[in-house]
Formats: sequence, structure tokens, C-alpha cells
Amino acid sequence: MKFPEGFLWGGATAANQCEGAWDVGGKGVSVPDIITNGSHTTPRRIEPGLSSEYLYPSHEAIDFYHHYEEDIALFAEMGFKVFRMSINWPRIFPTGEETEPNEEGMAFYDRVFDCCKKHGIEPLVTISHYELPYILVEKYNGWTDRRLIDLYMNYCQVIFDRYQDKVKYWLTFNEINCSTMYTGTMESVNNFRSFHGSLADLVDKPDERYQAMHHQFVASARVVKYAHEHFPQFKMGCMIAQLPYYPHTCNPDDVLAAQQQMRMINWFCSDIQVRGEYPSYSRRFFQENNITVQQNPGDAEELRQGTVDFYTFSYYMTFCASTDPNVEITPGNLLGGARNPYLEVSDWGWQIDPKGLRWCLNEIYDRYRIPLMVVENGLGAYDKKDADGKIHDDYRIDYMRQHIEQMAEAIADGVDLMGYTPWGCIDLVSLSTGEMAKRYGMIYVNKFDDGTGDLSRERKDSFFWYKKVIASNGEDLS
Ligand code: BGP
Repeated sequence: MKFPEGFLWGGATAANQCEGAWDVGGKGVSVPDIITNGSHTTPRRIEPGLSSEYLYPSHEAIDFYHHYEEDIALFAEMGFKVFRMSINWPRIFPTGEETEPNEEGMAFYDRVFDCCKKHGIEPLVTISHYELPYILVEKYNGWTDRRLIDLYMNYCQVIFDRYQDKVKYWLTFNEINCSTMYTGTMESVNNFRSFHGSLADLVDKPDERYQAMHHQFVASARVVKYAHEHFPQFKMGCMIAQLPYYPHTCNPDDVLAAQQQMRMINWFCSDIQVRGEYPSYSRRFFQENNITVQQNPGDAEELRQGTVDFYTFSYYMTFCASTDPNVEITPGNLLGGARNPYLEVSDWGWQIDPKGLRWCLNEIYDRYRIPLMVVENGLGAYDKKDADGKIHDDYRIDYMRQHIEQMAEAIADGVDLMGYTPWGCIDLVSLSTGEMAKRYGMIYVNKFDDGTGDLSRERKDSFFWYKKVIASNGEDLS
């Protein structure tokens, strides 16, 4: 087991799932702030009326806003070298269109970064982790409007300028490829103007999704180029939800189906963000699906000039691709796929595939040859306190151990892997269901689905285990 010296061990969060303090310190309303809680079986709802009839989990979340010192100290105790977090855009620009940033919001992140520094932890900042100021949905229909590129650019210039000495690693958009799937409507490109109701009733408009994604590609490239020109010390990364597909059988139809899913879900966005141009295979896809992406003169050049320095991704599962309509379907992160009989599933039905991570790391590195980082991975599970009042989450330890072993294998295969930040290193709100019950953390937070709980923090068994892993630089996984 060998991890390179300086390997970035850490953990990952997102502002909207942990900060809370949704209306504190001049913060504006974000998209997640108008989304209610849901469950494994009941979809979340978009309810901008903010009615007391509903519970909005982002409003308090785990109140990282007021607990950040305690939380970062716990991360330091585990030995974190890096902490992935996001900046909440409407905390800086409440409506996205102000000329001056909100100083109270700016000062909050100064305090967070200073606290990281005090503990020797490097922040890795996601600039946009599904946190658009909500008013931009009503005014512009989210990212379908090209004017969002300028608003994003302005936001980035302000945070780059302010935090240039505190942050080196930046990711432009979380899981930008989620908009290759209908879930991007709610999560990323936010083209749901005037809609309220269950997410299950949200109408998918692929044409708008791809247009909006194009605006995000240009925004990302423009910001990367700007960063390279003004802050040469910055490392700019893309962030992709890896949802790898195996062919369900060796039937060539399944093999081709898997290739198509790999291309249009996993490779499409990073081919643009890493290689700097739309991939050749996208032409046929657009034609056959009646999708027209309007590009301005100069966009292609901007995409070419704004390619990223490193590739990061989330990894939770793999799927199978099948042309058999009767095949069993399994649920997953952002979408589902054909069930793989060789794999176990989590409490939420997500397939667990550590070896798939090795496969995936090799595929990505073969394709792009730039440094990689696994910035999300983990097991969402029901944690129960034992008779001794502690959480003995050996299932989470097993999950992490197996994935770390496969990362080591990939490094031995020749992959340049920079770091690992497992998702929800501290329990936080689930993106897909809005639940607290779906816990990923190595730190337990006393907060429940009905909004109750005193928000106290406790170390789980995985906390002590991960501490040992980091201290041994991945040698001791016992
Ligand atoms: C990714 C998101 C995260 C996170 C994670 C786990 O898609 O980037 O924000 O929440 O999935 O998903 P969930 O919270 O639905 O279990």
C-alpha cells in the first residue's frame, strides 16, 4: 500500500448541506433554501413560498456557520490535510447582481479559512455547489440565460481577489455533468422558473439543459483563464459525478449502450473542460435528440483557453447498461441503471463497487493524463447508537477501507492521484432526499429529520480509524 508523500487526505462538505444560517449575516435565498425535505420514498418539493407547512433542511442544516471552529478542530484531530467546502454564492451576493459583495459573508469565509490555516488544513473550494441565488431562477430561468456567465465571473473575481492568499485549490462547478441528466434542472442549471411542487412533477427540457450547460462551460473556462492569468499559484479543477457503466452482458448492443452512457454522462463535460472542445460524438447525439446549442462567436476559443489543471470527481457506485427492457433497475446518485448481480447495495439501494473505483481512476487518467482527486465517496447509512452510547460504524470503515485499497491499486497502476476527500466527513443534509437520517460522517451530529436535535458532535468509530489511516499515510487500514 503506497500513497505518495503529501497525499491530500481530508473530507468534503457543501455550504448548503451544512452551513445553515440561511438568513443570517445578510445572506440571500439560495435554490436549496426553497427545497423541502423528503425521504427515500417521498420526493422533495420546490416550495418558494417558504410556508411553515414545510420543513426546509438547509435553513439550519448542522449549523456549521456557528460550529465551524469546533468542526475544523475535529477535522484537524483526524489529521486532515485538506478540507473541501463550498462558498455559498448568495452569502456573498444575496441576489447575484449587487455591485458590492456582502461584507459579513466575505468575513465569514475569512474566519473559516483562517481557522483551517491555524490547523494546517488546506481548503479546497467549490465555487458553485448547487447554490445559485434563487432570485436568478425567477428572473433569468437560471443558467439558460447567458447573462449568468457575467454574474458568475464577477462573483469569482471578488472571491479570488479576497482569498488569493488563503485558497489555492478551486473547483468551478460541482458535478457539472448532472445536467446531462434531468436532475440537473433542480440541482445545477436551475431552469425551473415559476415552478412549485414535487420534484417528481418537474418537466424535463433537455434543450434548455444543454444550452444552460454551455453557459456553465463558458463561465468555467473564462474563470479558469482569468485565474491562470492573475493568480498563477491557483490550481483550477473540474468536478464530475462519475457514474460508470459496464455492459450488462457481452451482447455488442449492451457494449455500445455502455459506451454511449460513458460518453454522454461521464466524458462529455470533462472532454470540454479538460480538452477544450465539444467531443465529436456529441454532434450525433444533439442531432438525434433535436438539441441545438447556441454558441456565440468566440465561445470555442474561450473553451480552448480555459482548460483545467486537475480533474476531480465523486464516486459512489457503478451501473450496468442494457438494451433489455425487462432488466432490473437499481437506484443511484442522480440516476439509476441496470442492476449488477455481483454487487451489494447500501441502505438506500446504491450499488457498492470499490473495484469500480480502480477501473474508473485508470480510465480517467488514461484519457486525460492530468492529476486526479476523489473529492466525494462514502456510505450513506442509518447510524444507531449502541448500548454504550457510541456509534460503531464498522460498515462505513469496511466501505472506506475497500475504496482506499483500490485507490492504492490505481496508484500502483500508474495513476497520478492527489488526494481523497470522503463525502460528508461530518453528518449533513442529504442532497437527494433532504434527510439527516442518511449519514455519511465520521463525526455524528445530533440532528434529526424532524428538525430536532441539539446539534452536538460526537466521534464515531470511523473517526478513530480514519485518523490512523491518515497518520500512516494509508499504510494502516486495519
Ligand atoms: C453528490 C453531491 C453531494 C452529495 C452526494 C451524496 O451528488 O455532490 O452534494 O450530497 O452526492 O448524495 P446524497 O446526499 O443524495 O446521498
